[in-house]
Amino acid sequence: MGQAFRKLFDSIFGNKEMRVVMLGLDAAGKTTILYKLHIGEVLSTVPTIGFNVEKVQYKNVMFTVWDVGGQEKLRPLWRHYFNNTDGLIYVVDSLDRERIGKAKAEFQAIINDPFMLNSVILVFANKQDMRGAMTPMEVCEGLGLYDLRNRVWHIQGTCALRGDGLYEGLDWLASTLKELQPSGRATSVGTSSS
Ligand SMILES: Nc1nc2c(ncn2[C@@H]2O[C@H](COP(=O)(O)OP(=O)(O)OP(=O)(O)O)[C@@H](O)[C@H]2O)c(=O)[nH]1
Ligand SMILES: [Mg+2]
Repeated sequence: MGQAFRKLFDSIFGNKEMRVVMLGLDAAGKTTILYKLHIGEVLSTVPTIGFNVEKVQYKNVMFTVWDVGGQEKLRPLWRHYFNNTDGLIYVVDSLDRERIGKAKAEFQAIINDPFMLNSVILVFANKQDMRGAMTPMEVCEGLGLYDLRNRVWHIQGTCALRGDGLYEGLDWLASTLKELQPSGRATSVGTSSS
């Protein structure tokens, strides 16, 4: 576990296990993010069949990231992972303007699932290193984040290959979930950073 990841856990919570599910269309960069966070170097990735799960324990806290394959035929399986989820990380390929509509449709279906109504939402506008990539603001508009009511969300520009923005996003997630415990959920507005 990387030093920065350790520090992040230091900054977290009570003694509740925190469950985070990471989703996004295929090739958005989810597995790359997972590996980058865990071991600090990018391994070559192949399209995920089923899912990877990373569980990291720090003191009495378990931070669980589910990386569910994003291919079309696997998408109906996503909702099996929603139960008891505290946070959603939704990863978008910012270069993929053609499929932003598709990314939006999947995103809206996920966040409106009854199991997900209480989850806080972190969006990674990934592949910011690529020329022509949508800005986090454009991704925000593309997903319809501004129209959300009574949801806690944050968008973060990232480059998973270099690791840029990943810890900033997770810091937001950690501090937001900490703030929401134990009194339940806030009805807050969204924020963005790149
Ligand atoms: N340029 C660039 N490429 C990236 C970035 N993040 C991921 N990639 C590349 O995008 C491709 C897909 O990445 P994956 O991490 O396998 O995507 P995934 O979301 O796990 O895809 P599925 O498992 O099919 O759902 C790989 O070739 C990665 O190297 C990034 O920030 N910038
Ligand atoms: Mg994958």
